[in-house]
Amino acid sequence: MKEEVEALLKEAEERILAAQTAEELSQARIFYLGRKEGKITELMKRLPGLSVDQKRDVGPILQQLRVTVESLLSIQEKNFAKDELLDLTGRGKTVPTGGEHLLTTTIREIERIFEGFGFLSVAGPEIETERYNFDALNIPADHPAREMWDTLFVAPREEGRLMRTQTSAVQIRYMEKNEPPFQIISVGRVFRHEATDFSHEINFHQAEGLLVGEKVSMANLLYTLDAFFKRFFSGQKIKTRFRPSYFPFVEPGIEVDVYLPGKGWLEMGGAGLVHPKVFQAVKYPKGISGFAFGLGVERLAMVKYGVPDIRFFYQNDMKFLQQFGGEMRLK
Ligand code: FA5
Repeated sequence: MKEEVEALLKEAEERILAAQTAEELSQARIFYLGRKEGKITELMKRLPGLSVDQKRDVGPILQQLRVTVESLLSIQEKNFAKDELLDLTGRGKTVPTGGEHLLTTTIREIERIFEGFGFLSVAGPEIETERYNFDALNIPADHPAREMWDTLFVAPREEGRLMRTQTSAVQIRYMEKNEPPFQIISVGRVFRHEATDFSHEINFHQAEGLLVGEKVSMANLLYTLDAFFKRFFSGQKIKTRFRPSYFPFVEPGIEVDVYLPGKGWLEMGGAGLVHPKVFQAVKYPKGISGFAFGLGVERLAMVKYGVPDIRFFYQNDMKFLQQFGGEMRLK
């Protein structure tokens, strides 16, 4: 029986050390130590039937065998458990990291391009007074052009505070505090009380440009807008068109459209040469000239990134956001 025990020990050692998976180890455990038919268990069961001498002889080595096999198994089982935690070849965990919103990306692109042209990026408040949003822009209280902007007022109405309807308000704020020549760009949020559709939101962004100096002409304005579109839509085949239009704070005034495939011409913005009344409102001397423009930021992004509906920007739909930087990344 002694030989039997020694042979079993050798065999068990080999089998346990050669095991490749946790499953093989657990089979080995059952094979040797299983309560019913385990090889070592069976030998132990034979002990009571032996003589006292035999018991003294075999008892300790059988016990030794059991302890050795038991500890070998548990060491290997622990090793396998560790391997499961530290599988260096496993795939990394995918975690959502969030990303820049497409509008933020677009705003940065617009600012970077104009800063490249030497424009200074400035900001203005979203809650405005009638003076900055309308009066100083040559739109007095009784002017029918106020109807062009469906205004949201902040209560109480008598205080004349409103959600700005256009970034043109920043023109006045900047000119009041600064002398020409200068060129500024101001990208920000504006608000209008109007019905929404694929190209209209009640809350959207505009990029306002203002350049003031000497002998500023329509040619300067058209060149600047054209150069901007070339850079912003670089690599894309886009069509633009300029047409005459009316805004009380410019003369002459124009509008610029960009072709949106599948939808047709989409109005991108208004522009023109700054009206003399605007310069008067900020007490600039005669002879000063300038151009101004206001572009719709969401609409620029729609054409550049193929977004068919402006409302996607504000719905926080993960499927939309993840296409533009809010993707899942490996940690
Ligand atoms: C203006 O707001 C003028 N302040 C633009 C301007 C600036 C003219 C400087 C001359 C000199 P308008 O209301 O057309 O103009 O708006 C300008 C652009 O904002 C539009 O061409 C369009 O691209 C975008 N826009 C206007 N309304 C909405 C809206 N509801 N939703 C999304 N974009 C809009």
